Amino acid sequence: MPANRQSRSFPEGFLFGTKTSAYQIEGSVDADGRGVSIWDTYSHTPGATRHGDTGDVTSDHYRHLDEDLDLIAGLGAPAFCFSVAWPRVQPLGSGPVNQRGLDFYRRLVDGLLRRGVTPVPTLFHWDLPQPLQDVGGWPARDTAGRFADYAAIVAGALGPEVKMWVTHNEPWCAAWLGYALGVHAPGRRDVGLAVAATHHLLLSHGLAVQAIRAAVPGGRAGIDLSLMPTRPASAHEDDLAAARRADGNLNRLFLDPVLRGEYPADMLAHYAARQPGFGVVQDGDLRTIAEPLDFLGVNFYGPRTVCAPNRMAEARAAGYWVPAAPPEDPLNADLRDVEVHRPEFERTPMDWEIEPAALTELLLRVRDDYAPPPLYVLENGMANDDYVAPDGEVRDPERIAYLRDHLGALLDAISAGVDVRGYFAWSLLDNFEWANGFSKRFGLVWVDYPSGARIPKSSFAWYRDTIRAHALAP
Ligand code: GCO
Repeated sequence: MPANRQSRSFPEGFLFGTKTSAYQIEGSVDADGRGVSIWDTYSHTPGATRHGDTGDVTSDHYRHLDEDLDLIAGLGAPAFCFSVAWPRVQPLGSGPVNQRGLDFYRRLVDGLLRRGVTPVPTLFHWDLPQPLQDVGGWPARDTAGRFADYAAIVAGALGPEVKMWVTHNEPWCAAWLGYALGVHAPGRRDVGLAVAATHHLLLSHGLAVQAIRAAVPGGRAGIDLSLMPTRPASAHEDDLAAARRADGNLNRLFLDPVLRGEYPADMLAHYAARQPGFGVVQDGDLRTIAEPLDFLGVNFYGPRTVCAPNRMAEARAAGYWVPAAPPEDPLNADLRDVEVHRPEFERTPMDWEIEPAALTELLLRVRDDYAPPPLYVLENGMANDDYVAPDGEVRDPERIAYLRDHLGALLDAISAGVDVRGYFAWSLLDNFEWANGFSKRFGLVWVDYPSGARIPKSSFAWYRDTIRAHALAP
């Protein structure tokens, strides 16, 4: 990182925010006619989540709405990204609309607007209505059509005041953690299903973009992708090939169709024998998927370094942390990549390497390879071993350093000419971290789960001051 002794300003209009997701914070899963989602089913499956944690109550945001709106106002970030729970709006995933579910988001949007905060709804953050999973879920084409209907309902109800819309959050996770690795809902372990889910998630994205534009005059639509630079552990051709396959699965499988209207040739070949796999692609789908976007959301946490399974001994000898055996999960066993860790980089409690410069590299690569629409970093942040000190304060200097260094890396990308328009910290509140349950805290605000009490951490004050200064302090 270049040493910066002077404060560095963000461009005029640069949009700061925080981001959350419905199942992770809302709780009140039975309230006001909400239906069941695949995450209710999955989190209640014995052994699926750490300590058997579920989102039944979690941060209890549904019942702390006004308090949380005041926290958002107190932070002073001009935008807030949240997700809409499909099963609140359409309890069965299709058919009747549950007005009381929509009313919650109406109250949220109105509360934000009254406080001068721009609402940025995400239509899907993984909580698929269970009845749609029961008839096939994302590997089934019909789910894309149902999502388009749902998108039109939400856009019609929350527009015209809401202008910036995210269709999907991290479709890689929904497809590959959910249908190939089986560590997220619905817990399937089948690569062919994950490929088909990928396609229908992307198809539904394109259809939702059309629905948003039809319903919201002046609406801006984008998708939010989890992206990570992938590095080979060495210059050996087998490691290079492993890194290229990982990059294909994690990054290009989503960037290429959305921004170029085609799937990467190497991934088409790699998954050619999988059923139903890419066999679900129909004429015209890729045109829909590549519907021009108003922005691209990039979620960044860290890079990924891999070696080939036959190169583990060499990687170990080179000083990397290498697992004892090649992964046996369906995703990585099939990709033939082994995740390794570079000893010189610190890791968060998620075991994710901290390398802020990788964000600069990623933003430059997306710009150079894809000529994308304006970019927003829609998620960035870290889990930390936070605790309430005896004086009642939660001090998280590690998180402050992480946010500061990544904002610096983002400014480096802007200096290099990349059009980055905003940054959203993940997350406003401590919350249900999916299969990790409540064991990982990502919030700028501590949540005491038994009582629902909120304590802004020191990172909250730091972020507030940074937003106010519109500059990174030296
Ligand atoms: C994500 C997720 C969040 C996670 C966060 C930390 O989109 O991956 O949006 O739900 O909590 O990324 O793992």
